[in-house]
Amino acid sequence: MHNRRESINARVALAMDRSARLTARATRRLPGGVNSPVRAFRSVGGDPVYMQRGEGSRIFDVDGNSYVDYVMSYGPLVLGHAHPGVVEALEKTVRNGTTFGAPTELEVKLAELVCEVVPSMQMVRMTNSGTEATMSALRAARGYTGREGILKFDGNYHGHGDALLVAAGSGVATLGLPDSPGVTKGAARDTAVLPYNDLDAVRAFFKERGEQTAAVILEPVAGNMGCVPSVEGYLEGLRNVTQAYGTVLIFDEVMTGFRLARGGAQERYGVVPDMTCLGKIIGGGLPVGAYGGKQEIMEQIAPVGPVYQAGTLSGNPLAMTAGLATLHATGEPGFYEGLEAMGERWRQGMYEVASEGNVPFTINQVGSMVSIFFTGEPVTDFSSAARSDIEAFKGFFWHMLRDGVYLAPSPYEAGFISTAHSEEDLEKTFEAARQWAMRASVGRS
Ligand code: KE4
Repeated sequence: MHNRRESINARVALAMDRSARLTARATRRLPGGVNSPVRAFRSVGGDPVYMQRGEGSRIFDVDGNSYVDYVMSYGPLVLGHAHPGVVEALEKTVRNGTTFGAPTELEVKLAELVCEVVPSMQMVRMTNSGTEATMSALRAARGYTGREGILKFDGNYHGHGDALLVAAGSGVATLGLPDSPGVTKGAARDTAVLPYNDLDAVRAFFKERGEQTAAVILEPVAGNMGCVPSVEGYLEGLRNVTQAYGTVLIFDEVMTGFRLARGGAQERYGVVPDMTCLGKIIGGGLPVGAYGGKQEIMEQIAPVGPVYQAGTLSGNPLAMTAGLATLHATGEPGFYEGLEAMGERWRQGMYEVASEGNVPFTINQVGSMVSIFFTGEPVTDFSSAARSDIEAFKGFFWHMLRDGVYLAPSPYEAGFISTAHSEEDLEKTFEAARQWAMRASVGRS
């Protein structure tokens, strides 16, 4: 065992060298060496491991070291990496060309499938990212209601649109504050931010500002502060109060769509929003986003209505092809039952092994979205997530990586299980976590 661990450490160290060399090159030309901040490993320290390919539940770094992958590109790969059906479909489509700047039957097929599976989406518009989807949905809601106010929730991430990069103001009804340089006070001033899972705060907010509020947007199960489910009655409460004030309720299902049920969180929890944003899974790993909802809202969108929104590669044939292949696979009998079982198995197994140590922990799991927080208290919102032990997470992250398990390099990201994950993958994960729990507990009384 000792030699084996030595050889793993040596190989991973080598990978670090190559990744470190690649980081040195990348940081000269790409801010932080990455094209999306979380990939830079800033939350856990050290250099990112550069990956070369994926296969099923496994991802392989530049030195061929394989890892059980729970990042899964932050959600799109519900079938796992390089699913044969997706690859074959793409190989076929790409021979006809990659983009035409003209409508194709492929985007009609995906629109029809999305609207069939998510009946609250009477109409849908494809975009190239989740960010575009959410920013466009907000514009549609503002155009439809003639109002300007937006309400979002702390710890929910909806992409990097200016109106959504907003931090909580000082009081319930105070205006939002820019959460990034470059976001103007003007862009932030119409966005209010409240704690997640606090229905009383929403009701108080609506008493003051309901009439000026165009939309409420939230993750029905949050995945951007780690996995944090909405509490019993929260979604229904939001539905009722937005209905009462004529405010558009937007479910950001970029992460939960086609993951927590085929019809997403709205099917799982039985709460119907006015608009839904999708992404990730519906593109099968290619760049995609989508927003949609009630026909009367979507008919505000150009060229039918006056609300402008556009995109050179929106609905592009390759993303539509990968999305169709993926969504067809999710329609197979037992698909979601299998994901549920694996998610539940992950929760039980991680609970057992983490309990062998004495580092306080909390596990949140909804279907195939999973998170372990190193805290003894329940994690129900961003402030409780932020009270977890980040140093413990860092140690856990690097231990798991060295033991061949690839977790998101941040305590505020959810883990994703795919239909390609196996019992063997889970056992490997549990054994690595058990080793960590034992080592991390030494010296803790
Ligand atoms: P994109 O613009 O990254 O495609 O989607 C933005 C977005 C919108 N809504 C939700 C609920 C999301 O989770 C996301 C993006 N998710 C992150 C994961 N935390 C993407 C990873 C990254 O930023 O690199």
